[in-house]
Amino acid sequence: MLNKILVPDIGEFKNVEIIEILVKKGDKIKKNDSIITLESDKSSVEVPSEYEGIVEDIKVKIGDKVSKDDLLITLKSKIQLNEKPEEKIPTATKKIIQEAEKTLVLKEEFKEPKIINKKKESDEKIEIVKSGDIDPIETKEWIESLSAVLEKDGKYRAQYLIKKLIEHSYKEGSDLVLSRNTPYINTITPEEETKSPGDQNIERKIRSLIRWNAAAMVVRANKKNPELGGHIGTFASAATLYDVGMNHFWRAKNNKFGGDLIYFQGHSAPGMYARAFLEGRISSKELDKFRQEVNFGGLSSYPHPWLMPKFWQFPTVSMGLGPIMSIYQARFNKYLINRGLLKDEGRKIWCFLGDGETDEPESLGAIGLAAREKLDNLIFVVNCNLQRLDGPVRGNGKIIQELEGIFRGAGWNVIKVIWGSYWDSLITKDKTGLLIKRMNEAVDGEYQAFKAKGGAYVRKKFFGKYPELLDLVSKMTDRDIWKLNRGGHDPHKVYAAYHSAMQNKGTPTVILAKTIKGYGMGKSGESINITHQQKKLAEEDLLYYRDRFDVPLTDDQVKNVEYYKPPENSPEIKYLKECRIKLGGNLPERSSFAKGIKTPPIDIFKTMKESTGKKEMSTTMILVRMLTNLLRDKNVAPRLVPIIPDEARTFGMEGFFQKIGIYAHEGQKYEPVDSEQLSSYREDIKGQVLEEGLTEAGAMSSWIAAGTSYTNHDISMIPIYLFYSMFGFQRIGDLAWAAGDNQTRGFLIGATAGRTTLAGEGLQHGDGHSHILSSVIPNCKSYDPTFGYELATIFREGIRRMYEKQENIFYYITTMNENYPHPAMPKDKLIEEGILKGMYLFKEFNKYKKTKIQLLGSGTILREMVAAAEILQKEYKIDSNVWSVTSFNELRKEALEVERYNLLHPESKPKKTYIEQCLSLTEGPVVAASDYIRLNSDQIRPFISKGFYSFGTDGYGRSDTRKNLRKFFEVDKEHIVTYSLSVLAKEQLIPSKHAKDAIKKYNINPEKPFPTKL
Ligand SMILES: Cc1ncc(C[n+]2csc(CCOP(=O)(O)OP(=O)(O)O)c2C)c(N)n1
Ligand SMILES: [Mg+2]
Repeated sequence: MLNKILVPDIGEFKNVEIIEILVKKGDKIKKNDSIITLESDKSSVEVPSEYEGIVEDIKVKIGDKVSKDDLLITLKSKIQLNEKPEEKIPTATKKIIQEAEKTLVLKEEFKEPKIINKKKESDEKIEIVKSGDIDPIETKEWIESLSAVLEKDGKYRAQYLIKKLIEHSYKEGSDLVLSRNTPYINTITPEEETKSPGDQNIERKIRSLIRWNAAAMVVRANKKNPELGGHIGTFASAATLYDVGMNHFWRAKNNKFGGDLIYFQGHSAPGMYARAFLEGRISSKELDKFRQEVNFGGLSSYPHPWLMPKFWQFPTVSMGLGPIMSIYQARFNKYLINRGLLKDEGRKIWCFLGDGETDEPESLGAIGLAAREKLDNLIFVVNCNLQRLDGPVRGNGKIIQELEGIFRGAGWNVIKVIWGSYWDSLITKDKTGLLIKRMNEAVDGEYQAFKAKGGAYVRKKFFGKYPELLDLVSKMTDRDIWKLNRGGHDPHKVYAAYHSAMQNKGTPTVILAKTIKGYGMGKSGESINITHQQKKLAEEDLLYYRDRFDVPLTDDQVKNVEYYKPPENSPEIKYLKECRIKLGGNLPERSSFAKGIKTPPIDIFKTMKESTGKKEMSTTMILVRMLTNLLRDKNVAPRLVPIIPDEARTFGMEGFFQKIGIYAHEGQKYEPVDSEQLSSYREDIKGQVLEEGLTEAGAMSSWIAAGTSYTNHDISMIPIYLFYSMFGFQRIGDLAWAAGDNQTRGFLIGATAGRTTLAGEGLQHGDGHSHILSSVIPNCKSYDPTFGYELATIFREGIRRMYEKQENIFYYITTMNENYPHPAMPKDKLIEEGILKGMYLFKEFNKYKKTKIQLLGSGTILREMVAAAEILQKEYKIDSNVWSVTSFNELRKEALEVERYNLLHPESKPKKTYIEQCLSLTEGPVVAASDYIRLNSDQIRPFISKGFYSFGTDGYGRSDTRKNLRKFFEVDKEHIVTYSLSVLAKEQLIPSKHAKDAIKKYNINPEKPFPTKL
């Protein structure tokens, strides 16, 4: 049977060019193998074969223009043309859908094993408070019915009935919104709590020692030098939350298991050091180097992998970044599993955050994604100490209730851990319902004061509101009342919550743990507004702290703020170590056993290095072509992670939808509206593209997760995140800084870049400074290439350095949407080195050998420079060298190092900067320009010993044509000619009349205000 392969539906495009033919006559091809690459003026896309067979004839050639239904090849094959095409949904996806559907049904049918309330409460227990109740007897009947259901059929049945009642009331016309909140009590009832298998006595002792040493290291550092700072209050509030995790839940990475990933709250770092000290991983000498990192071996103030690369895994101290990064980390784990690159070992991602921190938009901004993607590998623990830095998080409200509503609304499993075990019997004893009512009523400002002001105060202000509650505690002393503990300080409650979170399936979990800021710090810092910054403890408070936690130190030792570590064979140290051995090793610990990725062969980049002839292309398109080629390299292809925040079509990447699919954890449950088209929107559980939707912070967090996969999963991935360059560093600068700290490896592509190049979009889109922003990140290498071969050279080197040599750097490359022809890569061997170092001689104009000027241009403005050089030669007999500057940033970094070396070696022969090597033997002054603000090219000014003049796009961008914009910002060829003539006149190399004439000729208004003022 002879089958014809025609051009499929390619959307609105007609007459698109064939740029590659990927098969030969006689080739045996499989269904879906790519046969031809088509390229419109916006994107390139591969056409797959619909059939399996042997290529009989190729009916087209490279350069042909084709449209829908044109014949491409004929194929000898066994399959009939009219055979029913295979169903579009891949089998794996279908299976997942079926399984998901099955579990849905199961969940509905699932009945909670009956929990018989052992102490069945009498009628009084459910007597409700009368206020607002118009018919208490009716209410009582309803409640009794519900109690009966709870007792007989369990809570799921009760919940089901309530749900039905609510639905029914809506149907009948009620539009009252029912609360997403549960009462202000623990989610897990005492009867449902799973008990900790640990030895509570020993665990308390260990925790006390960790508390002590954590506080001591801060106090000691500040005794030495008060400017060092540090925090005691945060960890003091969270010690139990960490301890229970460390002793019982968090599994380390080892050769059998990938390890849980823990995002520690930044300000609790001293607690992690203090535990590592007891474990013998950190010495007392090192503890004494807390916040003194300049000389080797210091301990970072907060989690910083860059500074402690064998210890910290995640930088978290910039509030909000830990939470969002952990969500995308959990999602990336599932992505790797679904793509078959990682074993599913049930690993968990835990993220600790402060309650104040939840105000950061990044903290809560992605919780919807976590629920949508069913990230049951993710557990948030919010340390609700009710305080932030200046005062209460919600003085007049209740942060726990607020967060409960938000997380539950988003679809999370919420576990509230509010009250400690001492409250259990009180809650049981309360027959009036008033205790829970009072708990619900009191606001956080009051709860904070209760813990700062003692038992008598709590009796009066909390219980005192209702006589029945005063009765309830009448037999308790003030001390007993003071001992009524909060859930987050009760290891039993915390254990039960963690255990429950570990079992949860299908949704992420948040644990809202109520704690006390500065727990144990006494008058100098417990639950008071200044707690956060308290880094000193008065002598009496240190003694109090010692006594409160029974730390075996003498008064003198306390006054000297000595550390305490029991002997190695003590029960405490043995217990602590055994716990970690059981859990597979130490935490936190950072390591990488990832294998390198072989740099793809030169020929993958061959087409990028050839001339495009007359064909005009943008560098963004060339990049997409290059990625398409890279997907044919077997080493690189599976590791590529293209990340796009809803801009694939802008960048011409829609061809990737069909080719590698969009990652979707449930596959594709619908037939896409454009299913007939070649670039149809294809979601797949094995999809490779991360189509993030409109979230730059989310996309950046995905990029970080993928770019640190080499350490977190021991598999190197190559994330390539493409974005509008203006919405890059400016928008997610803090995440980019954290990415550097995290030693992320990957490519950031600032596409459609340049203030005059992205013409119509205007002020908020026109980027003229992203290279300045990227330049401040020490391990980020930025490039602004003009031509395809420059881009290919930089990209290949990036892969070589980051993945073959495994260097901890990342690349920021700008690509543009302006179409122009690209020349072939010059044969000179030094070109490649020049491209990578930041500049090379692109073209020499040497006709008249009289007056010369050096023109340095970058990105699209290099082309204005070339055009200006032609005019200068033709009309003014002025020669020039045109230099392509691929990176002013790289030039500056190298020059700074050389200059420093020379200054510190005054008697040695000075080394030459690369800029000097390029320019020192050339003639004439230097004119430099880019599509970025002058600061970009000004970066090299100090290293040039000739007249240096820089031009750029300072000021707000605006919408217009490229030509008008370049004229406005004075970076068009006419301005470059004019300024060059003026510069040469200033340097007394030519008379000034040429510049004057040019100003007139090109209609330049010398009185026009500087663009920054317009
Ligand atoms: C982005 C950012 N803004 C401000 C700070 C300064 N800061 C550090 S901690 C803190 C208060 C934190 O309060 P909370 O999140 O409740 O933590 P906790 O009470 O547990 O210390 C502030 C404002 C920061 N670290 N990061
Ligand atoms: Mg707080």
